[in-house]
Amino acid sequence: MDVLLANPRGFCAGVKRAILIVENALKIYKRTIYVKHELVHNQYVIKKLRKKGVIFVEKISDIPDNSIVVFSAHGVSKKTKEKAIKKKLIILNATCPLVTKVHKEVSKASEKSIETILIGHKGHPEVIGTLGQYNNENSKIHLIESIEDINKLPIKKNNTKLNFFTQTTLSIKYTQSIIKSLKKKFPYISGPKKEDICYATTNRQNAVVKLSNITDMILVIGSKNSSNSNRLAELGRETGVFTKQIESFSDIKEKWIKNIKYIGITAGASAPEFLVKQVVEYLQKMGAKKPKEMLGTKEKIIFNIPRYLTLPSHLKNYE
Ligand code: 0O3
Ligand code: SF4
Repeated sequence: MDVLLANPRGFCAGVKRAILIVENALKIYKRTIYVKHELVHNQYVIKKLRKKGVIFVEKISDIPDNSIVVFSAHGVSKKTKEKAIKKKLIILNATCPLVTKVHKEVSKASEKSIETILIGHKGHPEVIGTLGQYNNENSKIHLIESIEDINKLPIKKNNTKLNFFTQTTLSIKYTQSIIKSLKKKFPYISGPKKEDICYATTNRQNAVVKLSNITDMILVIGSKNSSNSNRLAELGRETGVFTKQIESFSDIKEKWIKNIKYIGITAGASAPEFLVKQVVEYLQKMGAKKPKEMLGTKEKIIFNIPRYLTLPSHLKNYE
């Protein structure tokens, strides 16, 4: 069996930044760090941080006053931020800068009373945070998840003050078809030049399409609540290649790989590389050849952490 590794795969710049913020905060403050929601949607990342003493909460009210809180990479609503301020929490914001960019645009639309449509998945923390940037008594933000939802929108066809935005981790193909239908129904709608789907989502989805051309099975490493990982698995299946999403190597069933000649591996933006290595080791134990890295888009983007969270030299090698 040949093993092909997708490129790019795994951690994106937003996830790396969020993890570094928490790890450095632990070293600098030497106090309990609370994180609102899972910092990123990966079981192993969360487990590791929990071991270091990080406490994950869903509600700000569960955090004692004057504590340190980190907002997860998916971002929070304005109301959540206000609650944290009221409790006199020290806020460390690990929201990905690309999510913050959407927040700012939605907030601007709200201030200008521009009716807004957000394309995204109901209940996802990023969507909750983005919807929560809009607060206007005279106009509204509406969430749509599908093309079918467009016809249910209580918006006049020739509304000229209408905007749309998207979640950052959606399926590129499906989102484009939603936007096309939106533009058909609302000819005066405006929105981002492409959509708000980020570079990392785009590159990882393109890499899966490439994998699908040369493999007869794809393994996607990523937790069940990870939207971008779910989209990779969905895309794999759409290409017609047998695709399975796994948390780690221990989910792999021998019967899946029995007659497979070319197996592709990828990982969602929140899945650490050590999980890929474990899968490769497992496959090699089952007789697979040495893995080959596929060529793909090189990602050079780095998001800096706030200056006050960079480590002083005496803490740099501290583990
Ligand atoms: O948004 P998603 O469920 O994909 O989140 P993950 O798995 O934590 O990955 C990072 C992406 C993110 C923070 C939002 O863009
Ligand atoms: Fe940021 Fe994109 Fe990563 Fe989300 S997937 S954290 S938007 S870089």
